[in-house]
Amino acid sequence: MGLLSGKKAFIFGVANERSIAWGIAQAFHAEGAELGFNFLGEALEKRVRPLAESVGAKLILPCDVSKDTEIETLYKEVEKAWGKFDILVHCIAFANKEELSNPFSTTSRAGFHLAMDISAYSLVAITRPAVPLLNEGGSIITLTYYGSEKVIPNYNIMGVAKAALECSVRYLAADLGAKGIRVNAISAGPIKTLAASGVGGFKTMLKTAGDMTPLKRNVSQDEVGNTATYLASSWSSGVTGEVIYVDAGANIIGMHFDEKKEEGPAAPAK
Ligand code: NAD
Ligand code: 0WE
Repeated sequence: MGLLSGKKAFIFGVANERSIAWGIAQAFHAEGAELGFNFLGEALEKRVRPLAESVGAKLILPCDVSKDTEIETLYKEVEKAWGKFDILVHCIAFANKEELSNPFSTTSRAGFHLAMDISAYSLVAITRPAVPLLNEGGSIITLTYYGSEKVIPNYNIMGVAKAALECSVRYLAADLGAKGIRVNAISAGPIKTLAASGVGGFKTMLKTAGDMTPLKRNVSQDEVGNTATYLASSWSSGVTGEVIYVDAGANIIGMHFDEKKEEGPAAPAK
């Protein structure tokens, strides 16, 4: 018996085999969950469908989370196929490329709105119609990043959107707690995915991040999947409204330097 046997999980945000959502899907599948997936547009359907079918998924539905009508249609299909379900996973973010390289002070109104809509509001947008379909003991999980708390070069408007997302997790958790539904976020360290590969200097960032963590490495999609499995299962039944770090410990570090390059003790003052 797997930890998630008999549970149904709908996962938003698989783009390809490198997606964090796919790491989560594989972990859920290994623990016996039945899975459903969305895809964004026909181009990604070609990638998502074979992956979804490889874990036995039958529910593979189109959905652009900026469109309420598409979300509504998706849940009609979910209800037809499943009735109720147990686990909702949100692994979606988007900002204009320029807004992730130009100075933050030049962020446009439209760019701000877009990033907030796709990366933060979409959690509320896919939660609201899911609530009547979620079983008692249900679990909602989203993905965030440390750039919501401290300044990370170029993360810019995405940092603002992730702060809104994390705060939405707390308000949703307070709201849905009485229904027995928990809501949590995983704050993952940098991982090379499709979204990350669109970012200039990402390779350097991975190297820098890997060097400064207590574990002296980066994290994998599988490690995020394992924490998501804990959050989806009753092992975390007392946990809601939290942000859990899967970042090899990066968030605890206040300053980092290479101790091998140390100059030795400073000369005593005269
Ligand atoms: P990814 O590119 O594999 O996934 C991003 C997904 O967002 C894609 O599947 C894309 O189709 C989807 N998406 C974008 N706009 C959408 C829309 N309008 N409607 C529906 N779907 C839409 O990249 P990823 O790194 O796996 O990202 C997943 C989540 O993890 C994001 O929330 C991201 O912020 C978060 N995250 C990523 C990292 C990292 O370093 N890769 C670290 C921490 C958190
Ligand atoms: O949340 C993310 C990725 C967010 C993202 C990335 C892109 C690139 C391509 C959102 N929208 C877009 N739009 C594009 O056109 N991460 C946590 C990964 C990430 O992205 C960064 C990072 C890290 C880490 C951007 C700048 C600096 C650091």
